[in-house]
Amino acid sequence: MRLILAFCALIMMSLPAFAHEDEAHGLVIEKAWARKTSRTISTAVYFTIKNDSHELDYLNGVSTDIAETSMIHQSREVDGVMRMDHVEELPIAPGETLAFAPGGYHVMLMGLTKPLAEGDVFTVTLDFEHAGKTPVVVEVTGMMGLTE
Ligand SMILES: [Cu+2]
Repeated sequence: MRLILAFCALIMMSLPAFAHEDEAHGLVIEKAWARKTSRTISTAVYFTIKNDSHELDYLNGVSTDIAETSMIHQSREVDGVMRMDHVEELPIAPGETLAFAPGGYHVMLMGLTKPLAEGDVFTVTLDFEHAGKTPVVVEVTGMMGLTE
C-alpha cells in the first residue's frame, strides 16, 4: 500500500500543476496572429515556438476547423522568385526559438470557411512529436500585422 501511494505521488509530481493552454512539455507558443482577409480565402498564421525542454521535438502537422486545408509552409526566394514549400516535419532543438514570420515559416490556411475580421480569434492545433496536440489561440490583426 505504501509503495502504491509513493508511486502515485511520483506520477503527480511529474505533471505540471497549471499548464498554460499554449504550452505543452516545455514548448511555449507566443504571439500567434494572422492578417484579416478581404477577398482572399487563404491566410497565413505566424507565431514563435520556444523549446524550453531538454528534448528535441518536431512539429509534424497543423489543423484547424476554420479552413479546409492547413499545412506548414516555408517561403523562400529562388532565383528572385518567392516560392512556398510544404514542410512535413520541422525540428525544434532544445533552447531554440523558432519564428514563424512573413517571408519564412508560416501555417497556411486555405479554403477559409468565412472571412477573418480584425479582432477575431480562432484556434490552430499544432501537432508535435513529443508535446502532442497543442491548441494555439490566434488573433486576427489588421493588414499591418502584429506590431510590437
Ligand atoms: Cu504558404
